[in-house]
Amino acid sequence: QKAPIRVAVTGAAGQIAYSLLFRIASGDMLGADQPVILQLLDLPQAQQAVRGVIMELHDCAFPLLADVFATDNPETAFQDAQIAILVGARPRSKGMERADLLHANANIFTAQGAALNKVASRDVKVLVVGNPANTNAYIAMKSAPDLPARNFTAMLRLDHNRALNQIALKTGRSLNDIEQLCVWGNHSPTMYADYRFATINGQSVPQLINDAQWYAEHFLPTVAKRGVAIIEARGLSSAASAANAAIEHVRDWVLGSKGRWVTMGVPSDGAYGILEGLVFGLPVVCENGEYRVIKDLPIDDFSRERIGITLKELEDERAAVAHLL
Ligand code: NAX
Repeated sequence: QKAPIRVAVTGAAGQIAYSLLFRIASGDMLGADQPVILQLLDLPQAQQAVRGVIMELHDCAFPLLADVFATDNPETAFQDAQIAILVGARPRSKGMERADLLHANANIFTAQGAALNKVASRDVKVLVVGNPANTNAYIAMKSAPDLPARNFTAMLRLDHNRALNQIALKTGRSLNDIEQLCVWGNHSPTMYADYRFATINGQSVPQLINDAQWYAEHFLPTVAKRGVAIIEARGLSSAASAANAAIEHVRDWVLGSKGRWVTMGVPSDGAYGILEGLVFGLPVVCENGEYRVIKDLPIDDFSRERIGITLKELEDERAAVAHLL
């Protein structure tokens, strides 16, 4: 049997974790033959709730769950972690300004980045889900100077999957056949879901759909505002779909995306004029435990404008926290 992989998950008492942890333990993320140890982090006041989650994990009798423990100490949670999924974050409370939200989260992610730097496995793969996800990932990366920067990523996979779903609905084709889709930029309403390169069984998606109005007036806003639509319908934010996206992000990163483009928020190397280091949604292919950014895609005027908007938002977020790093 394989040695267990240590997976740290923060925000373990929250609603995303309530889907995520069970799917990790059942083998959905790392494979049906890969045992896992779950190392759960949440705030002191959430420890009782996490104990309940652990009882339920035990009661699933998952053969792959080698161990599970909870703590409120990041250094305990991240000890030797090979995968760290950072879900816990400070939500916006009533009357909180955007700058206050960025600061509150900056404090969390500088501390967690420093803890990862100190105790995690040197090749830990980090996925930040907690919002503002891109900037939180950037902060954690900057706070972990001894770890490779490329090991810090942010989740745009939910946006990617939402875009896949809209295209499948519009074309009536199977979602599985859609290739070469990507979402550029920030996990926020400024994100740019780009289907210019997408194909279905080799046919160009823009040509198949041939409806510029649908693209601009339905597709882009539906993908961008899907999170709000779910809150309005459910009274709670997306959880199971967010957990699913996290599973797919890590699964593809570790096990490979089999040639398929997926979207990951990754530190920019300066390609496409994106400031180096900013954690930006980009098309990637994963192989051998690494991701590779798809380079040299043509950027037309419309795309340049849309990428510019989401880039500007991320540059502003970075500027707002720069003094804390
Ligand atoms: P919940 O409020 O249900 O759970 C959050 C949990 O995090 C709570 O148990 C809380 O005690 C814990 N927490 C807070 N600060 C912590 C800290 N410093 N260390 C450890 N744990 C801490 O939120 P949930 O619905 O699970 O969402 C979690 C985060 O995901 C939010 O920031 C949310 O905005 C973000 N999302 C990101 C998405 C993405 O695509 N990147 C989509 C879904 C989701 O909106």
